[in-house]
Formats: sequence, C-alpha cells, structure tokens
Amino acid sequence: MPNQTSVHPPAPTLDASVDRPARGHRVRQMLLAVALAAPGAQACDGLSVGEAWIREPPPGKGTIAVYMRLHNTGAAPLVIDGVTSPAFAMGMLHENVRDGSQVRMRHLARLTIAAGASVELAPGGLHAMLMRPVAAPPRAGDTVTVALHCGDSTHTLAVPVSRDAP
Ligand SMILES: [Cu+2]
Repeated sequence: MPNQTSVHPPAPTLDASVDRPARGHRVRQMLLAVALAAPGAQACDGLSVGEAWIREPPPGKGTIAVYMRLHNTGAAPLVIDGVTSPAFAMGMLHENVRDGSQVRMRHLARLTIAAGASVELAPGGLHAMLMRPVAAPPRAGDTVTVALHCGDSTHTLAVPVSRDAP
C-alpha cells in the first residue's frame, strides 16, 4: 500500500481519504491471521501493552486515534505490521511528520520494537488510526476491541474510550 499523507488537524479527527484497496488488504490480513493461527505461530509473543486509550471523536466523526505503550519483553525484535478492529473497516499505523508549519500523518507499514524496548503511541506522535466504523462511532465510556498484528499472529485488547488522556 502506498504511503498515505494527510493534513493532521488540531485534534485527530481526520477523515482520511484512503482508497478502496486498503479494505482488501485488511481482509487479506485477517484471512492470513485465521489461516496461520496455528500453535507455534506466536510472533506477538513478548508484546506487552499498557495505558491504552482512544480519544472520543467529535460528533459526526468516525475516525479515531488509538494510543498505548508497547513493550517488547522478548529477546528478539518484534514487528507490528498492522492494526485492525472488528468495529472499523480500516486501521493503520500512523506517524506524525512535521512539514514546515503543518503536521502531517504518514502511514507506517511496520513498527519494529527492539528487544527490551518500549514505544509510545501518543498524541502528537506515533498512533494507530481506525477509520470507517461499521456502526455508530464509539463514545466516551465505550471500549473498542483492537488487534495488533505481528506477521501471522495478533495481540487483541479492549481499549477504553475517553475524552482526554486517562
Ligand atoms: Cu493518524
């Protein structure tokens, strides 16, 4: 999938205009995850996730940003190569890139966490973005199921939605 670059608004309320093929990409990822979820295929082993939260989107907006702290407790680098949610048709990793006076979001195909290292997904920096909710967008107090993909395995967590950082 080509890099997606979009203007980042003051709050992460972007309605990303992303092409159709991304949906097929996600479906393929999910099928792969199902097909290869055999015992022994545990690329997410060692991944520890904390402090996960989702900022409540403004009324009428369906794109949400997901923040969390990722820690690789394993002895080998860990690669996260996708983010999905059953509540959204599309998800991706984004990084914020400063471009003059503007901050743009760029699609990140994979995120590598060194052995023993931590990576923060936080406002203003790296984040996961979920787009095209399949039902009404989540509100504060809801939880959203989010799956982090590590090759052919996934790490799934329930992420609370709140108006501000918890
Ligand atoms: Cu984003």
